[in-house]
Amino acid sequence: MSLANGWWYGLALDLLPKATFMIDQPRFELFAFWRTSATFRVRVALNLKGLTAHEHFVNVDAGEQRDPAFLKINPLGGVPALVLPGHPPLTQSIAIREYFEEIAPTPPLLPGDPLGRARVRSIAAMLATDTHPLVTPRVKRYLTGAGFDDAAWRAWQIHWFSTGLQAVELRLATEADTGAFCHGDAITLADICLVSITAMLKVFKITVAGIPVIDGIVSRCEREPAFAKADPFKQVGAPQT
Ligand SMILES: N[C@@H](CCC(=O)N[C@@H](CS)C(=O)NCC(=O)O)C(=O)O
Repeated sequence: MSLANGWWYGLALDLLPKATFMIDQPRFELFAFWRTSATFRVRVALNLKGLTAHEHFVNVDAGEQRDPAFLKINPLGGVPALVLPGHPPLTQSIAIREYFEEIAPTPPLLPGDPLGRARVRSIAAMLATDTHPLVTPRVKRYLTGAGFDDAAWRAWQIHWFSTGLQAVELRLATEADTGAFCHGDAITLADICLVSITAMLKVFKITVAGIPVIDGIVSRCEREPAFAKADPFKQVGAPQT
């Protein structure tokens, strides 16, 4: 869709809330799976920015991420991957979100000041790069091969989810910049990464106790349409419970 389509189109844009602006975006092909934390981060960012993607289902439970055809898209064998016409695939949810930020700056998902941006990136990294990788299917596969049974894997998941979330809780509960959301009263990358982890707790039916600040922020995020629409259980391929 081109912005040169006519004055009435510009008028219609003016009448829309900013976050639902349709920018003149390339066609995005998103390789995704219903329940994954990293795909959730991309879905929320798309929704917040008013962008759209055509999803291709990669059945991670069936190991499709290790198919030679998919390894050509992401040699590390993980979703999400975003394909734009004429370009090599973009992998890594955080890099994909940054790309969205640059093509669709409104609403901003990072604060305006350097220290604020560093704090948001730091909280996001505690979740997306220090917590999430420990509980991925490839880690489960390796540990199962090394002798882990279902109970040992569940104990592992609970341990690492709890370790990450309790550390974030300590920061959120003690740092003055925490507001209705992780940083002040606007949604940022930190909130996206936080809910990308707590959404997995629901998928795996795990409870982490003693995180009241996180619980409050998560329930506020979940009331936002961009998060609600990205709920793993609402995605194609999710179990009908
Ligand atoms: N750091 C990557 C993580 C990608 C990733 O590990 N995705 C998981 C799902 S959340 C996956 O596809 N794992 C496949 C596997 O572990 O075999 C990102 O944020 O995009």
